[in-house]
Amino acid sequence: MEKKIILDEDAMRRSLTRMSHEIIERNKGVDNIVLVGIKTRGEFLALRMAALIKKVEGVEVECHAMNIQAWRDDLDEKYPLPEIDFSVKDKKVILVDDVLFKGRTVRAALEGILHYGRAKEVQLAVLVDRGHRELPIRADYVGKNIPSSIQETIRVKMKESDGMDCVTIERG
Ligand code: 3GP
Ligand code: 5GP
Ligand code: MG
Repeated sequence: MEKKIILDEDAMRRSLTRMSHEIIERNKGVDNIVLVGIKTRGEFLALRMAALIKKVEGVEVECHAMNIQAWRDDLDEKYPLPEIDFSVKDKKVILVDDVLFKGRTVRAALEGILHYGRAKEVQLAVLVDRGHRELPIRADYVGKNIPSSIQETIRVKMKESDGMDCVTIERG
């Protein structure tokens, strides 16, 4: 099996730093912004970006985690609706995920977000965009575009869950 490192720890930190700056620039600050990380690793990425934004702007941006399984259209198993434990009413939501692939997870997240109130706007930040979309969905902030073949696997490791930070692509 051929394995290639796409982002190491430093590259991942730099990508997240750039994305945080892009979020601040595009939104002219972080007023009214809420970061919503799609579990599991999207939550860790959102928390890291919140910390980076704090460093630059000196503001604690609201940050939450969301479990989107209940709204997936490609699972036979039925998941109960999660507890609606925060509100996005009139907020600018930045959805955060590790890998954007077919776009079905983000579609489910958009459906889910409706249960958390009527957001003013929703933007999307992903660490990796690997292509192969099946829906008209694109990210506003991308750590790295990785053109991949459908047979390849992209592995995202994060200190919070895997003890290290890196993104690899595996073939075969
Ligand atoms: P995550 O919860 O951190 O997002 O989709 C469930 C988990 O499986 C994801 O973790 C993701 O990182 C991992 N995963 C690895 N390869 C794939 C893949 O090809 N497709 C999907 N859907 N998930 C993958
Ligand atoms: P999509 O719904 O866009 O096909 O897939 C997005 C979700 O599935 C992300 O939350 C991501 O965690 C997971 N995923 C899909 N493909 C991959 C992949 O190649 N590698 C990793 N690590 N996760 C993936
Ligand atoms: Mg994910």
